Amino acid sequence: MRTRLTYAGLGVLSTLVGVAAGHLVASLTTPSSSPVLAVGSAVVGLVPTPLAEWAIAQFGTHDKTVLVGSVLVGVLLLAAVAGLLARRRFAYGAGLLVVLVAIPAAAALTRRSAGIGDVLPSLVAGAAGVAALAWLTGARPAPATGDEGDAPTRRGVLVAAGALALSAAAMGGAGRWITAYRTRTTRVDIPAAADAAAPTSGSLDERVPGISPFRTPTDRFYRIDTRLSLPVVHLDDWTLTIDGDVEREVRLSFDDLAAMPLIERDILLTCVSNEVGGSYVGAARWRGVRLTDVLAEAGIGATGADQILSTDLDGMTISTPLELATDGRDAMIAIGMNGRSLPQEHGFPARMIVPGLYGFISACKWISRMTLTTYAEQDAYWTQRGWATDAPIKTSSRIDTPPSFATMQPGRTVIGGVAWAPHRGGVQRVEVRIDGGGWQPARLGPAGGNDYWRQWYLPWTAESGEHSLAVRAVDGQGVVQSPARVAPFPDGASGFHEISVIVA
Ligand SMILES: Nc1nc2c(c(=O)[nH]1)N[C@H]1C(S)=C(S)[C@@H](COP(=O)(O)O)O[C@H]1N2
Ligand SMILES: [Mo]
Repeated sequence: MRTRLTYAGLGVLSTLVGVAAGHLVASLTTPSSSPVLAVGSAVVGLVPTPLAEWAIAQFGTHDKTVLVGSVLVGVLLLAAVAGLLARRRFAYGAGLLVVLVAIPAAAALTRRSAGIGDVLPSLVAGAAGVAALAWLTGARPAPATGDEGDAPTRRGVLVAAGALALSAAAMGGAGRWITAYRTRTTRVDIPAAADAAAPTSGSLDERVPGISPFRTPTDRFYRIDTRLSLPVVHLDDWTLTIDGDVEREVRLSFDDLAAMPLIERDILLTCVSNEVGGSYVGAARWRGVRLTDVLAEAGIGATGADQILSTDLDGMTISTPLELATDGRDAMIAIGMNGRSLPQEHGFPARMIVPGLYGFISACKWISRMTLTTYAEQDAYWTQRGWATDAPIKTSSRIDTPPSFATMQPGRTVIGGVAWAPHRGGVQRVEVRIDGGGWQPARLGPAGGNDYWRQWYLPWTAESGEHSLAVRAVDGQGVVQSPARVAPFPDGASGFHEISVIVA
């Protein structure tokens, strides 16, 4: 007589076989419809804003790993229960597995762009899981009888379990590999900008060790989005539609876009979820078509719209205030980042970039549609979750070096970091306060323009003891950044970045 523990284990193994088979099928069709990812995505969409905020604060950019891990643990617990049920009666255990796969199937279907094909991975997962359970428990999964067959020998179960574990590992591994291959970054050539960015020199990258580089390397640029897997993009099929309250609906191919006059600009991008001193901020050189040129293709002369509702390849929506995006600033549909085409993580083949606005109301990645509409008529993803619709980037500054809570040697050293006041004339001045004393002017790195950040540093002779260091920035109009400590929700954090260090 086999023990409960054995049956629980058989339930878990059968479910892993199902999950792996589903993952493999999804990798060949739509990677995001893989059962665990589909449930995870549905959870992402359903969690209330405070809980999402908490998760981001706790786990940072690992929040997705934690989420997918939690879903998997939950699934495997239920799988163990299914195994226990199968010990009493095969049909009970199989029934629970079927209920389990109905969840990802339903989750995959709730996505806006979902087709019936997105359910396939869950169906395969269910079938494979039930078949594995039947084999392992020696049951015939005939619906009419549903009773246990002749109990297989111990050796037979071990062999079957070994074979299934190997095939689960192989299917899961193959699924991962195929997904990674199909969503890999492919570089395409993009024409040079007709209107290039001004050259800059004299960065503090070498002079101040530990400072954020003047230009954030693409592979170190923060990534924030609601996706658990990257989209599979076929460049030849990709189009950008402009519709809604326009004179004529238009559809542009990638080649259409790339053939328009391109501009290249240095623009800072940051996330509204960024805490004071946080790392969700980057500065890159973007190349693309002026947003107003793209909109002009559709004609928006007498539009009654007040928002551009951007939709990505999966139906995720981002709203952008029309007036701000078209007020003369260098807003663009970007197809290039730091001299190359966009990487998959940052929105290949095209995304919106609007200087001075937080990413969640401006920077739609994997953009496929821009609809001219009103806030009264249509809500975007974050708006539905209570975030602001109008959210200019707040003037901020950060101490990069020394790191918070550093223990350092007494003597001459340098305090350094970055500050930004995008579309507020850039950073005019940065000031540092040591141990609550007066604000001392820091030395500035090169001016990167109105929409970029600025490196700064202050030489410091550190004496033994514990010290507190604070920084504040002054924008191009002479306005000092707000000292008020405000949390990111709903329109961005404020307050001075202040750290403690120990000199010993
Ligand atoms: N399609 C899509 N675009 C998106 C998002 C998203 O979840 N989906 N997140 C936005 C948010 S909140 C930010 S801060 C920026 C981040 O861009 P990055 O990942 O390239 O740094 O992308 C924006 N564009
Ligand atoms: Mo964001």
